[in-house]
Amino acid sequence: MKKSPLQQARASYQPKLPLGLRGNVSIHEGAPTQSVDNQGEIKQLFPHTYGLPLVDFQPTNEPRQYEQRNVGVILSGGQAPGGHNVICGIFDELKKQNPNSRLYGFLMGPGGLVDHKYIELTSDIIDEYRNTGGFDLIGSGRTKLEEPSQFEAGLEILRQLQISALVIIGGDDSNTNACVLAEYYAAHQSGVQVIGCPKTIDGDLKNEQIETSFGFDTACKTYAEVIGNIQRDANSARKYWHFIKLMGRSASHIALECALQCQPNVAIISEEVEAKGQTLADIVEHIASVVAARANQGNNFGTVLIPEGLIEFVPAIKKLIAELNDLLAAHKQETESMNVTELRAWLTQNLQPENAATLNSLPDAVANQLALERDPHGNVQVSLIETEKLLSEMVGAKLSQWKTEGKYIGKFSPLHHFFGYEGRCAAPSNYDADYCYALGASAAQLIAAGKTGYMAIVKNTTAPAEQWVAGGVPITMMMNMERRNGQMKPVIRKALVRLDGAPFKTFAAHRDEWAQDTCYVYPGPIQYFGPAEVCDQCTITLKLEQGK
Ligand code: FBP
Repeated sequence: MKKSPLQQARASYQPKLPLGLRGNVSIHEGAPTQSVDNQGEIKQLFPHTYGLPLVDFQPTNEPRQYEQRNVGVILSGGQAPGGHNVICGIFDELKKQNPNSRLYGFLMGPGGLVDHKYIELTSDIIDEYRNTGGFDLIGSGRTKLEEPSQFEAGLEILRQLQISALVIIGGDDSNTNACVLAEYYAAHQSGVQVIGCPKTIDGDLKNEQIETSFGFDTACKTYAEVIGNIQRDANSARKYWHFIKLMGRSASHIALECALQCQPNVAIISEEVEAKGQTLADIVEHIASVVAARANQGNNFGTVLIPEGLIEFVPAIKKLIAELNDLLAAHKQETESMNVTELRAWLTQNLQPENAATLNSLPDAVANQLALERDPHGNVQVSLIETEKLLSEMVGAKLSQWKTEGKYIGKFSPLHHFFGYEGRCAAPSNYDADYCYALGASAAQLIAAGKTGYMAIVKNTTAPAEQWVAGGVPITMMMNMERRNGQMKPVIRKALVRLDGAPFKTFAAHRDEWAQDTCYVYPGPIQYFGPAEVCDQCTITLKLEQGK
């Protein structure tokens, strides 16, 4: 494989490990835990993996013998920078514990376990992927592991390969499924431990125990670089309004972090839209008034950041999606074979009149996407909805109206961008490279400690890496019951942007100034080599959340 000079130099980067994982390791166990809500139901559903203690790893002088073991690893869901380093961290730690231990990678996501598609990961293979972006080492997929038949099919290959532990690297849905699998294998005394790792560029798998999901740091820095470049172009040419949609299926963490890094003229935060009960028309009015105010100063240019998931947070559309999900789940057979025109007609008849009206008020492309197929986890595929174009068209129409009313005197030339896939496979920042490697090593330690139904965690990551603290959190601790496809299900609670949190408050305190004036910041590209204050910084979100 031909490598760029940067790739070659980056291959020899040695990720920094927390002190607690460097030499001999002892495990410290805390008090029993409880789920964040619905304790009774979650306990009943997870009798073998509920109530376990939090654990962390500390350095010790006592050496320990580790038995030989075979471990499997799966990458699940969307790509996120650093996934390869999690696998490298597991591999190195396993081999350090016992050189005869082996690591197997299941191919193309959880489906690889069910379909028995795997490779053994040897040092020759692993060394090619150190500190690289992407998930191409073993591929990823969105197959949902939820049926006992899948668990049994998995068990067959695990037994064949004598694998006694499985690491599932994924987001909230995948880790929920990891816990279901852990419970099933524990209940059936299958002799297989299951450990999760917090992955997703969306940044919404975080809570008291998980500081951030890996990949968020690199993805935001990658988008912020390009947004900064666009802003500099906008400020040079002074003739375009750039409507930039940013990935993040649900939560607006990416849009918020990019706003904090780049100081754009407008950034919409979906969670605020929902809290204020705003309509699409309200959002359009807000953007148009910023465009008009800047035009009054002769500034017919600017940037608008739009979170990918916005549409689902507009209350009327949210209500519509909730009914659509239930209705389509209840009439799966009947609706499955319909083409989109038939489906739209059927929905108009069967939705509540208010929701049917909302659906039919949307442009066809958006309405069809909402009505069509969900991903395997039941999510609307928001990355396929062109919200940036929808909003700029509506803003253009509003400005034309204001022009005829004599309220606007500018020129509005919008350009559109969608940044998502550009950042999901970027070479991990030092933060993600270190964080992921430590998560992998931590997962291997949890396995050695006999744990199952845990997620590997690393805390205190705003400090230098040697002061980070690795450990594990019982997955059930992060669960509550939520409605999914018409049924109440145990799931890990998604972390949305908190409007009372420091990142949003900091943004809200500055946004009027950023709208009016041109306060752009140009973050520039991720730096891998150089002073720590340039190369080893975490996101602004994380610093503000941790009060740093
Ligand atoms: P995960 O939650 O699986 O990490 O995926 C996140 C994400 O990148 C979202 O931001 C985006 O909406 C979605 O994946 C896109 O999905 P796909 O890769 O299937 O196009």
